[in-house]
Amino acid sequence: MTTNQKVLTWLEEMKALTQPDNVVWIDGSEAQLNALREEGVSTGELIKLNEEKLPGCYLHRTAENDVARVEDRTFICTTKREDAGPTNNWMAPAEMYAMLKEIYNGSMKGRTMYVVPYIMGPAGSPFSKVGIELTDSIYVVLNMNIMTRMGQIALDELGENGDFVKCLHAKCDVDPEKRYIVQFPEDNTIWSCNSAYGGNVLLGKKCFALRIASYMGYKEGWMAEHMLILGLTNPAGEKKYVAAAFPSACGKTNLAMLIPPEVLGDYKIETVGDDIAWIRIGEDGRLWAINPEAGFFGVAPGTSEKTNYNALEATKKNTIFTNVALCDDGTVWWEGLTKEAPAHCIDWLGKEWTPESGTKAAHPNSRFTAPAVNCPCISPEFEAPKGVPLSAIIFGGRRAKSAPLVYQSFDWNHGVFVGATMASETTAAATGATGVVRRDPMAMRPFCGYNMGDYFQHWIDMGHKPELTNPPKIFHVNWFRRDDEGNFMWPGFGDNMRVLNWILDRCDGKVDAAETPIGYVPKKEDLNLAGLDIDDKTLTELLSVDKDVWRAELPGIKEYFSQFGDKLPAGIQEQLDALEARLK
Ligand code: O2Y
Ligand code: MN
Repeated sequence: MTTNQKVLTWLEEMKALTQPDNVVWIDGSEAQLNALREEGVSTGELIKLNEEKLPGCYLHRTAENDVARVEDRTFICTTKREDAGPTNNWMAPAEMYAMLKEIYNGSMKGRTMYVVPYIMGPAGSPFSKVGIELTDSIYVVLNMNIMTRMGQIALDELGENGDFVKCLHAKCDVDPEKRYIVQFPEDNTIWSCNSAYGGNVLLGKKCFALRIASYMGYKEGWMAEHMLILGLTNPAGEKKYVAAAFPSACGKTNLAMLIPPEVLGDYKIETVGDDIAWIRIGEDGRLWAINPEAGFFGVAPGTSEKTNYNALEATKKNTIFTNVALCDDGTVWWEGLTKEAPAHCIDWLGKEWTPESGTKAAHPNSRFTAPAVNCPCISPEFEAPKGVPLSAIIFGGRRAKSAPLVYQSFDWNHGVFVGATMASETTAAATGATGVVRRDPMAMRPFCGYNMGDYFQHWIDMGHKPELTNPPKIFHVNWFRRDDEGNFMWPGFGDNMRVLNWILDRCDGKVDAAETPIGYVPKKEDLNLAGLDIDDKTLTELLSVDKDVWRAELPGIKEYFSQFGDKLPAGIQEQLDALEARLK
């Protein structure tokens, strides 16, 4: 399938290490994929779902101990420790390779190694990059088929001499004590072992498209970000694009697929991506973004016709479900899908389940892997090789008191500071402790493949490149502000459209704003609140900036930044000092 000598030499090396019984090149053909689906069903790795109700869909269950990304076992292995920085686990590459080789040694004996060539980004796009994943999991092959452009198309893109990201995945014994997700950014290499679950094994996603790609972007002058991308068309037919970064559990997929309230008129949201953006400076002096993925690896619980109609529609064909419940009619169910639970199903552990069981039917981190083309609001620009031009970048977090509904940064460096100080408060469901502030700069804390101090500097540098003559404006949103009784003050979901509107009006210079110590906030009259039941007091509070609350934020920010030592850019320190002065 290829004459690329770099591929063939590396493959021989990995075969000698893992010693598979067979090697199968994945060409991406339907015939080959169908054979793998059948094999997966015959071994029990996959369960075929009701062909009439969910055509082309399958269910997969992972081991009970293997249900989420494992941040404590995720490493960035650079020659120098400081190049990985204080927010990443680190080990010297030679030491890590030696340790992992013992784990991989002979791990594919009696198994088949699948050679999975794939492209992150549309074929032929100047943004796109090729990876090859060697894996002993059919589940991985079939998920990679949904999440990437996979098969011969990738080898054609690679050509005789092209470079690629070398990804090795072995299930081994799914032993959590020997589970490692390791990035070697200086070698374009990712090694993952002892997991068979999503983010740990679909190596094109977080491992490549964020950790390795963020390092590539740093070296090559572009950016890999944990951002959704959406297009918004107003009733006049004008279309603008924004990218937005939120930590987990802040509704990124929901915002990417938002349905505008009808009362606002003829607005339309189209999804370019729900998780990752690769961003470059275009010839026109703007930032342009692509979604490097081809599918959505979305969290199932809480996804319903009401909360995200478009995501749910996307799962209705050719989708792989992981760790959801299996209904008696061969369909699937998860908490929040319907008001009423099914009277009986098989839970994510494969056990009989009824509403009286007192357990969750679906794992809280159960997932759907759905092709992006299934999404009713997928953007016509989804495959555009040039990507889409960004008018605004939005950061967000879950903050009960501090951050107003929306504010705009004063300028680029201030916007970078706003991203660098991003934080979210934990929810009871996630941790048992509410209101604990977790710092998550640009939502990249688990995904930045190099020193985060250098990452902040890279952001600053990008904004000051002479060729970036028309940078996007930078905003912060908070859908989660609460009143003194603990109730959410903003309805969220479709009504977030009202905030997007204000953001784009600001980008167009159509509306004024009020200056506060943290940035520009909307004047009440500039938010379109038609049809929304919100009283004046609530609105005033939603847009208010409490200086005392913000002063109380400063020690936490300083403490967080102190870990970066002299890697903290002067440009960030200046912003911190300026904020402190404005709050006096
Ligand atoms: O738990 C996992 O393996 C998936 S985590 C994930 C999946 C899709 C999009 N984003 C995330 C994330 O953790 O940011
Ligand atoms: Mn994500």
